[in-house]
Amino acid sequence: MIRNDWTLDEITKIYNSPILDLMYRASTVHREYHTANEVQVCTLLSIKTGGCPEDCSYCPQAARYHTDVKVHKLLEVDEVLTKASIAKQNGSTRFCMGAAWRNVRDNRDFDKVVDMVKGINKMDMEVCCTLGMLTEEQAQRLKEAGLYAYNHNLDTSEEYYDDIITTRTYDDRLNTIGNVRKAGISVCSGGIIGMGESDEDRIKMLHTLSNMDKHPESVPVNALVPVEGTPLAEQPRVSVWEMVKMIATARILMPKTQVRLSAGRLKMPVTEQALCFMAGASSIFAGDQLLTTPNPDVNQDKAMFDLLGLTPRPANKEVPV
Ligand code: SAM
Ligand code: DTB
Ligand code: SF4
Repeated sequence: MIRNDWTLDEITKIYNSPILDLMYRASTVHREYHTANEVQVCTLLSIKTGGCPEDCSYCPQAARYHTDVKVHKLLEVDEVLTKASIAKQNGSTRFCMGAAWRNVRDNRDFDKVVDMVKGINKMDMEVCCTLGMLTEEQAQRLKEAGLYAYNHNLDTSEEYYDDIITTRTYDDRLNTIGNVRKAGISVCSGGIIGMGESDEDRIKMLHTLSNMDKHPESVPVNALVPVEGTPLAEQPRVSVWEMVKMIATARILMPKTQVRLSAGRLKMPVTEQALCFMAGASSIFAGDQLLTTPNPDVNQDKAMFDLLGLTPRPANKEVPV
């Protein structure tokens, strides 16, 4: 049964249950709602890099921090379509384009993104974008172009949000997610762990996500990739048990959702990633680059799929209602 009325107390109990019980329960839910051993492979591409006016403390693309990221204007449509077709050949069934924008503006760049969406949609992949804040009309335009999903993360709890980002509010975030939902686009929204937040913050974020009228179809769980020059550069790496707890709790609360083992895989041996799949993760990002930071290369992941007996999941073109 899908529930949208989880209490903080219930979520806290699940999150704090003994890890083997938690994994067993999550695995059971996972196998009830998903095909066992199937993991979706997705590819990310940064279509506009760096120079972002926001102050997200984790982000190497914020203009105000001095990182090694090189600013790059919006890529050309052809170049993006070529990258998407390579991703498809490598087994990806979802292609996500990220832009370091605070919000979408109705200009020529947006026209180009709309053309990218149209082109990738024709390739029979799930096409996803993450472009910052969106109005209802912009969401509608993307929908008409064939956008399948939109990524807009809550990142953390409402309470901890101000410690991480000051240039926009939690309500701004929820508002964009609402606009995406209204346009009939599939919602992708999750967060980052390892930013100095407490367990309570993680639980509160899961509470917000799992109490939405409709659960996000996709919830990425990112481990912070600490980047030199950002305020969070010195944060210690999160342990695999913290990833497992987040993934398993998300899986139990939102049984149908794709829970994505997102940033942070480069530092995780296959044994650790296997624990995350056991806990209910049903997707990864493949390719040697996430948006700006490194990720395991395609061959390493192919070897992992062979070793663990995983199969890549086909694209889902079913539109949420
Ligand atoms: N600018 C848009 C926005 O913020 O929504 C889209 C791109 S932004 C880079 C997408 C997501 O990447 C962020 O919401 C954050 O969750 C994740 N992210 C960025 N930097 C990260 C890092 N160093 N480690 C882990 N996740 C990160
Ligand atoms: C998400 O939650 N994780 C992906 C995707 N959504 C866009 C991005 C991770 C970015 C990690 C830092 C970087 O490579 O710049
Ligand atoms: Fe900009 Fe997005 Fe990075 Fe924040 S996370 S600084 S909005 S690119």
